Amino acid sequence: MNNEYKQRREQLLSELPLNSMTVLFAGKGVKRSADGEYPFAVNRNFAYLTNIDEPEAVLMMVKLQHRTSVTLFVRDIDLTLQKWNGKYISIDEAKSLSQIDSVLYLSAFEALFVSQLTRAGVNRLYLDLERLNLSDRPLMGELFAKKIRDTHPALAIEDIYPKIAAMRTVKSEDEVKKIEECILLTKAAFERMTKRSKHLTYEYELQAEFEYELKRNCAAPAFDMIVAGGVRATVLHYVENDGELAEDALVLCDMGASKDLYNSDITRTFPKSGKFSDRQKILYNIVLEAMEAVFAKIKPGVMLKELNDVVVNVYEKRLKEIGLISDRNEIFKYYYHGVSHFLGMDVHDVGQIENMVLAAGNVITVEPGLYVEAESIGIRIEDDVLVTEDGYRNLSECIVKSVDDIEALINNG
Ligand SMILES: [Mn+2]
Repeated sequence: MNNEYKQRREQLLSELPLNSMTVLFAGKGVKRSADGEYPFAVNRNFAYLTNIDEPEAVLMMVKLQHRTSVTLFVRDIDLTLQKWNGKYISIDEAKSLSQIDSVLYLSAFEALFVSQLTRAGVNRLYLDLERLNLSDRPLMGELFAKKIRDTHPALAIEDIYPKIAAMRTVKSEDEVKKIEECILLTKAAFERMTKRSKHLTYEYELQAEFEYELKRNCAAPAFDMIVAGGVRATVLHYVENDGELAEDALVLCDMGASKDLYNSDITRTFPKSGKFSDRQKILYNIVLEAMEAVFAKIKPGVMLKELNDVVVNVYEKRLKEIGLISDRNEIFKYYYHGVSHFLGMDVHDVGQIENMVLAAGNVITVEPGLYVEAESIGIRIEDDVLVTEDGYRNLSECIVKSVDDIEALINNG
């Protein structure tokens, strides 16, 4: 398994020009208030190449004419701080996890970095310059770039992010296994929650059942869970989860587990009472039909955005049939998000939605929805799917979703 990380480094190095250096930072916890910090979340690209989940660690890879070198830096041991914050990773642990032979303390980084520029002749520096919004806080790669532009203005600085992102969209067997494990954890937590739903009154009580099961298995929620009853389910990112559940409500739960730096992302919608009304059933089965139609389309070579057209085509036919719409354009009053995104080390994983052509090894979500505010009905059903050489494999098939299976699950709880 560890060789996988080595292979990734070798593949990335093979794509880089001579006389270049790549520096990636693990990052560190962000100040929350006073001396409190938000939990540390390791930079995914750093972890993807190192298998190290440790604050302040740094990866340096140098590619020259006659040699390449890979060096990992970890925090210098501080005996006093360790008494407060626990043990730091040791050099030996870091070597064994990363399969990097050269592991040094962070205090050695600066001198070694500069010597690559002065003595080894590196003239190009690759950093992770990921940025989503203009107003986002700069990540460490960006802060480092600013510093180096000041001290070494002649050095070319480039973004390594797109190269690593392209690698990350194709999952290895080991990565798929980790996602499947997150799905199994989600299944257990979902079943615990639904089996008790009849006896619960508030959305946060369902959330507590779900999260209890994850915590019991040493996993964490992959994101802020959505538990939305009735009309609240028509708000896509409703996360307050403090509403009271009406007896006849449909409950939409968008949920996932996170473990070993991988995630699941699943949505199920079910009747609190254990029985769909006739109207709820009609709308639910239309969403399910759209979902099955998307599955049938998935294979290498298909553009991700084509999947959305499949949903719209099913909706146009069915929603006209039941008289909810009379024109195709009206669909978007009831369905206002995309049907798919990539899934992996991030829940909304790397990979462009706009121009991406599916390839074997991609893991994507399939999540059609239908939101009829006037009827207090919001439905979304979401599975996690692996693209295979000849089609797809639904990794979350094991979590029930047909009307009969959902009703049976709740009523046999
Ligand atoms: Mn999703």
